[in-house]
Amino acid sequence: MAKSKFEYVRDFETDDTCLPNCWIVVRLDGRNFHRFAEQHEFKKPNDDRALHLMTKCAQTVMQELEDIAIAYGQSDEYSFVFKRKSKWFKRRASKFMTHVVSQFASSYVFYWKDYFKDQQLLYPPGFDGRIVLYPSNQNLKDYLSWRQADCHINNLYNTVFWMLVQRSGLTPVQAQDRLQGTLAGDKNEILFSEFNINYNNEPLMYRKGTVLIWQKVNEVMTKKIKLPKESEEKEVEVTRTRTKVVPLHCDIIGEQFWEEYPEILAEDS
Ligand code: DGT
Ligand code: MG
Ligand code: MG
Ligand code: MG
Ligand code: MG
Repeated sequence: MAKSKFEYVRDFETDDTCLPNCWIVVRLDGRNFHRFAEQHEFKKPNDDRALHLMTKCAQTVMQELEDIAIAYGQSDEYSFVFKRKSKWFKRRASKFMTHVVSQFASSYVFYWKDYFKDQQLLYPPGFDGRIVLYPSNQNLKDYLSWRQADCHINNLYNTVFWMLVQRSGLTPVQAQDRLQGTLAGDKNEILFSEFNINYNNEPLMYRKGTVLIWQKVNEVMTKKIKLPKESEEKEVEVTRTRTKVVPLHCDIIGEQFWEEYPEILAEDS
């Protein structure tokens, strides 16, 4: 086919192919969710509706897009890890990032009412995205550990902070001053001695965030079949094995998780 004289503009497109053999991580994060949470009256510090909606959107992303091995989410962020051997869209970074973020954002609006019921969505939320490549399994595990450690640090702080404000009547500034310079042990102690809360008994989803992995599940369903020698259709039970995206709220910093699910990092996966 003859080329038009305009074709040369294609040469201005830059190559953004991701390095081969690397884990491709896309992390998205809610834009100005401090305000979004206030406006939509999110429960402090953790709103189950908001966290479950985030996870629903992430499950949708994993099911709709190709080659995502694992995802991890907390607060207003989710990280998606694409398999190192993925050839999806010739490994073009912009394709990975934009497909993840747009699928997630449209899902957030689409599924909003399933989680927030009577709470109206007041304006269209946005999400930013970034892409990072990790060349080794250890780098990838350290990345995910970093996000889970962040979840823990923030959640411990926020749990004490909002107890001091909501239960002890401190102003946010007073609560902030009270927590200035405290270590994790000090925060645990405040929770225990002043509010009778054992931090380790707080919900796992708040403390560990949410891990999404693929798991084989057996589904039993009834099927109508027609036997050759009989005239009537018969209902029989059949078991089908399907792979589903399953949420877990477990530690991913230690080795135990990776030993339990070796297929996630498997070379040929
Ligand atoms: P950004 O990401 O720079 O556009 O700005 P933000 O405001 O999204 O900041 P970020 O992402 O560092 O922090 C997440 C915010 O989202 C933080 O202000 C608390 C809010 N948020 C997330 N999950 C919850 C929740 O379950 N409950 C409440 N009350 N707030 C939440
Ligand atoms: Mg931010
Ligand atoms: Mg944000
Ligand atoms: Mg955030
Ligand atoms: Mg197209």
